[in-house]
Amino acid sequence: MTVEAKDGGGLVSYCKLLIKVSDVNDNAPDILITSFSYTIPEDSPVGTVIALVNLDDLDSGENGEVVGQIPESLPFHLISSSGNYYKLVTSMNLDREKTSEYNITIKAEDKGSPQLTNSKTIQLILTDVNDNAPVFDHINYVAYIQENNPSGSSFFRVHATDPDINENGKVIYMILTNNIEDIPISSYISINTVSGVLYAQRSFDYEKLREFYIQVMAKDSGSPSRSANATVKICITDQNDNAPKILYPSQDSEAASVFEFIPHFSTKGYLVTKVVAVDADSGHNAWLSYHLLQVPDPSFLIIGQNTGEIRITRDLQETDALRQRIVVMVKDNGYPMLSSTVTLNLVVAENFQQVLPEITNQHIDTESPSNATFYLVISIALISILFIFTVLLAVISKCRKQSSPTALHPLSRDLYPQVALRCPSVFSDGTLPFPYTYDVCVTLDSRQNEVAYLKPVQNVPTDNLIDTDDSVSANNPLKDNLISASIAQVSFF
Ligand SMILES: [Ca+2]
Ligand SMILES: [Ca+2]
Ligand SMILES: [Ca+2]
Ligand SMILES: [Ca+2]
Repeated sequence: MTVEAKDGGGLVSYCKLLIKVSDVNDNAPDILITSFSYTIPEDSPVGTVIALVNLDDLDSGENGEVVGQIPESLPFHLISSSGNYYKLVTSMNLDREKTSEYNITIKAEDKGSPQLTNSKTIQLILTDVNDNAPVFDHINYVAYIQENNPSGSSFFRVHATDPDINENGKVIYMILTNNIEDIPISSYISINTVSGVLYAQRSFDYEKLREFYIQVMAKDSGSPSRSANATVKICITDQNDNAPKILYPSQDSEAASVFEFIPHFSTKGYLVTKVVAVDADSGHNAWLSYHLLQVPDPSFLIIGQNTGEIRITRDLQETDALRQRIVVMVKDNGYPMLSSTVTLNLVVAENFQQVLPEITNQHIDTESPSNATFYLVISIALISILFIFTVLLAVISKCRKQSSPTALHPLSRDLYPQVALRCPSVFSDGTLPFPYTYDVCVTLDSRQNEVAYLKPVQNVPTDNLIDTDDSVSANNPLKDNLISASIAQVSFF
């Protein structure tokens, strides 16, 4: 600027005036984001540029010198590149599963006095990468299922978590084990692929299979997917589904043949026998106790509840019964309780030979009545047929001998006509010798209805018999009338 000075006389002088305006820090820095990635993958390497930042300040000098910074706690650096330009870069590995997004506040301050600052916050979101495999709650599971379970019932659940999101964190379950005892696992166990619930595919039997292991896998749906394995020990628990099985005395043999001997002069405490039983179940379900269920003289015998030993409680006396039939019950301690019984015959004797006849008789006696009846009926039927056949043969034989039926004399009640048909030789050659062959007597008197005798024939009054002999038959022409009128009853001895 030129300054003119002029006096009254008209003289003028000039000078140049230079005015210097000194800066005052009246402008805050300006933050300009020139390039910014709103999202970056969580697995971005260290040094990845997130943004380019221009820090500007209108002031000059120190008032215009700008320094940018970000909070030190963040995993980023603001690096000065050139002039007022800065790069915002990652300073360490990021993990979306820990911090999924960041609000980065960039602060710019000049060096003026008073110092002016400015700040701008940018939001950075980390995108997910499938960097986590599913993790089971336990590496080793123990699952219990009671035997006799309904097929298809659920009994356990495995669970795995995956901290990733979306498909990367979507877990499906599967069973890796192929076979159990050469049987496909699918016939034992199945798994809900979404929920991890285990289902029994069959009704288990604790007595056949008590435990088995399966490998389960949890797999996410990321690409590539990640997976983890766990072991499930499946324990079948026992149910009281087996009654005690008595091994001794054997229940296979007939009850009548189970004899236990008590020698004469046995003293108190003598071990008569020991009932032995087993139970296929386990624990309380197989905890057996022995009891005398039926015993004629309860004061005579005692059974060890745990041992099954049957002992006499006092010295054997002459008044004691020589034979006693007792029933022993073996029961388990399960719920519901199951039991078995066995019958024993106690015999006061030294050995088997002493009671052998008695036992044999008992066997005969114990044959079922129905069998005896059956044999009796068969015997009667056979003898009746034999009798009728014999009579028919006799009559036919006589018919041939007779010229005319009218030659027959009328039947006289006083005569007590009896027919003794001696069997033809073909019939006499039976199992009985001749004097004991079946002789047939026929009577018209119902009071004398014995017809057949198993007696020596020489004692039979042959006069009153119809013989097969022709001469006899000619004198006693009874023929058809006899057949129809005479057969009253057949008895045999
Ligand atoms: Ca992830
Ligand atoms: Ca994952
Ligand atoms: Ca059982
Ligand atoms: Ca049992």
